[in-house]
Amino acid sequence: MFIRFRPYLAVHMAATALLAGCSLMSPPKDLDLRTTRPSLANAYQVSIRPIDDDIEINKIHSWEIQLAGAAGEPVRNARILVDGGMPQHGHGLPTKPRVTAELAAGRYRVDGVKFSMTGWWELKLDIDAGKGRDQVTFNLVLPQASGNAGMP
Ligand SMILES: [Cu+2]
Repeated sequence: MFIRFRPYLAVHMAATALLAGCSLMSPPKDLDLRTTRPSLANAYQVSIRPIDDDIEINKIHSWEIQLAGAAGEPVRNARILVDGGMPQHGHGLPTKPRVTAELAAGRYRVDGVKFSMTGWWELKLDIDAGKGRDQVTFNLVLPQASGNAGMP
């Protein structure tokens, strides 16, 4: 008898966990939300900003990355790979954003960014340029749109 109930129980628990993960879990309180920060090994100072001010859920948009050396000098001709996801949900980005242009010295445009839900997202950059290869991770918390309580 027990064996017959187990598959149902497993499915039910998975569904409950999924719901909790996608709408109820709140981001850690001490999350570092700076949009300018040094890369992991301090090779670069990195800033990010959305090119259009509003970040709408489920809408493709673009970001600008500013890349500088320790003294603030712009870093040109970098190869930057973009990755990310939601650490609390165990999923990655819904799209594959990539750098499409160096707009000016040390300023790079990233196209194809999309966030598919509210909550805590990580945006991870893998940078390879004159000062070597280094990584940086930014935390973004996308708030629930007003008037949207989340759960139906
Ligand atoms: Cu998620």
